[in-house]
Amino acid sequence: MSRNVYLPYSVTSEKAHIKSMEQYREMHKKSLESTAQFWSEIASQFHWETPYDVNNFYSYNFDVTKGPVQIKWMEGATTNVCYNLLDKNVRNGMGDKVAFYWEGNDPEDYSKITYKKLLEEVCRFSNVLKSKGVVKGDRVAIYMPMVFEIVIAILSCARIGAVHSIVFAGFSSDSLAERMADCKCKVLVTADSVYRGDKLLNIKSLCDIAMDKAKNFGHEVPTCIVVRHLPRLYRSMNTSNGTNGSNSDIIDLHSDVPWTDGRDYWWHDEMDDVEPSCYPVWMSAEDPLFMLYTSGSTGKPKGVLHTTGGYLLYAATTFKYVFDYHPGDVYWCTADIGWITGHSYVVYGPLANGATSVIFEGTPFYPDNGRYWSIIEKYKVTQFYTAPTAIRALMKFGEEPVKKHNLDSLKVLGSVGEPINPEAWLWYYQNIGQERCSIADTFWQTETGGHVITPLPGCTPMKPGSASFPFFGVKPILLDESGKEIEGVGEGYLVFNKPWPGMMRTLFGNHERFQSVYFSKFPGYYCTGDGARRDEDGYFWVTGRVDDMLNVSGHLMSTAEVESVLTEHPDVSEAAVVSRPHPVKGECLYCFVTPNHGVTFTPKLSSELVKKVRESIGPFAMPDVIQHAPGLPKTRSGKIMRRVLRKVAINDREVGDISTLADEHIVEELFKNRPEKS
Ligand code: 6R9
Repeated sequence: MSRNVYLPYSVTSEKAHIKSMEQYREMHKKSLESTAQFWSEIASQFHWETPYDVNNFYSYNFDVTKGPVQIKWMEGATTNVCYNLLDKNVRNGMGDKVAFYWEGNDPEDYSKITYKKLLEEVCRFSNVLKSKGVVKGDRVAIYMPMVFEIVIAILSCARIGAVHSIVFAGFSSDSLAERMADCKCKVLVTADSVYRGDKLLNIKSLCDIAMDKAKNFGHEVPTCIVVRHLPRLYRSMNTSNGTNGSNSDIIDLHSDVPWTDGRDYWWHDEMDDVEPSCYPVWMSAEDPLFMLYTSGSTGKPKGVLHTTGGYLLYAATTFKYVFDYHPGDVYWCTADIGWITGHSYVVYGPLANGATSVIFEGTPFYPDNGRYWSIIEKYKVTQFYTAPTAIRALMKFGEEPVKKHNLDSLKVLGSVGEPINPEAWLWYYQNIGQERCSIADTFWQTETGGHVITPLPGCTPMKPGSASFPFFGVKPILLDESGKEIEGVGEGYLVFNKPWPGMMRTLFGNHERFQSVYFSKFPGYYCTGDGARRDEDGYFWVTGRVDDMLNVSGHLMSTAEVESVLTEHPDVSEAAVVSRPHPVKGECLYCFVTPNHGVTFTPKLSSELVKKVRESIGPFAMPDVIQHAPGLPKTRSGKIMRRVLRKVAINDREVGDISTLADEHIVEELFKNRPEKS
């Protein structure tokens, strides 16, 4: 792995919020030693209808042996998150500021919405929800493309105290049905259809199937509100007041949407009949704000629950410091709002800071492979936040598509979702960041609510592939197999023994499971399920899920480590490594390798790769198998489904549920491509 250290963009700039490692260390120390004071100073920037008590700011128990696990921040105080994101900014004179630019799948479809207009639309939709009987504490399921209405729906829930439960609009009808039945949603908000690239997806038809299936799980969804998205011609709607058009601009090209009278309602019809103002419901700081399902290693998805006060503080603070946000910046996070990254860093964090962001509906490859770079140029994006899987996919096309665009506006580049291999990091740094931007490799989880380990631009010297140091209020701990804390240099389970404000509070309707999944392995500690290494400079290197760890001849190593060596080869685009049982070594390495565009997989390439791993990590790490993979089995959020690869490695066709894969056919291809017959 590269040991080079790169200096951040604004080492010489006076503007960065955190200007030096000394300042970072001082603030980090304060956040751990005077936790209540640290966060209450931040809380004072928000509106509290009932004030918080600095002397009773937070409490927690992480030790299952001492009673139920509980985490509370500012209990008793009341506020409203939507009020803090919209009303407060409008009152502070930012009403005419653009909250979001919207860039459609088709480059000719674009629009924008101001803070004032967003507030008005949110008030209207809050009234719509109320008219459907939604009250504080009710769940509202959202299954929508990346359009303004998804933000409006989210914030309307927050305004009236309803708990939103977003299901990424790439999940199957089965997954949607299961999640709607689990949270017993009172309303489902969706859209008719959406284009992704040149593919038309009929979302509403899929919702109908899901609502039918939910009945089998014992839940009937009473109301479904549908945005008529497809027929809108946004081009003609770029009105100067920053809206995405009035209903008269909607041309009905799509009259065949499946419909159930009495249950289904058009968004625009409902919005016509309601008042543009709605008083917010004051919520206790520990009242639920939203839930979001994340996959469990076994059984049903887990409904991670986040609450009001702490999440607001944490999303706002991480956004400000990790992206070094300043007024006037234009920020773009490519994540779908259906994932936690979209919740915290498309919606809540940016709006809490009064930021202007881009929302992009399409894909990086449509109409061509330079789409991301053209959007950065078009909106003069200053902070760009994406995933390593996207970076690696775009690297395949080389520098030509990048060079066609002016990326001079960029200051900070973010990465999230998986460990970023140094090869991709360097490409991102050199070609997108032009060696002057900071890279924030942000480690966090649905459960953590916001970034927990990350470099800070203008402050942290960067090591490619390392998420570096903890954010304020966070103290990472490494444990060995016996639960003993590892001091100094070492590798182990990544855990935490105290909460930060944005941490999840429970799993919806299942506190037992919450305790057993996260707090039972090592009593007293929250277990991330990831492994990490601390190097001699104190940098953290997240090595991947603990179940991705391998033990070859007694040597502990992570799949990510081997993968990054493989992807350093100039002919390799992507690699995934799994362990396979081995009679002598215990486990051995089985590597799946996707060559670059136009490169043929040959025995020569295979032996070069074996040699490279052997040389980079050590003879014990020598792969037993290098298999050509035309593609990797990835979930729609871009995560490699390693359990499928483990099955391919042992030629076991019982692969289990692969419905969340972006492309299920790849699995058959991989079995066909096995280099061995057994
Ligand atoms: C935000 C998000 C969480 C898991 C997490 C870890 C992996 C995310 C990472 C990273 C290394 C990073 N992960 N960011 N690993 N470096 N910068 O992705 O949430 O979907 O819940 O996934 O993703 O394994 O435990 P979520």
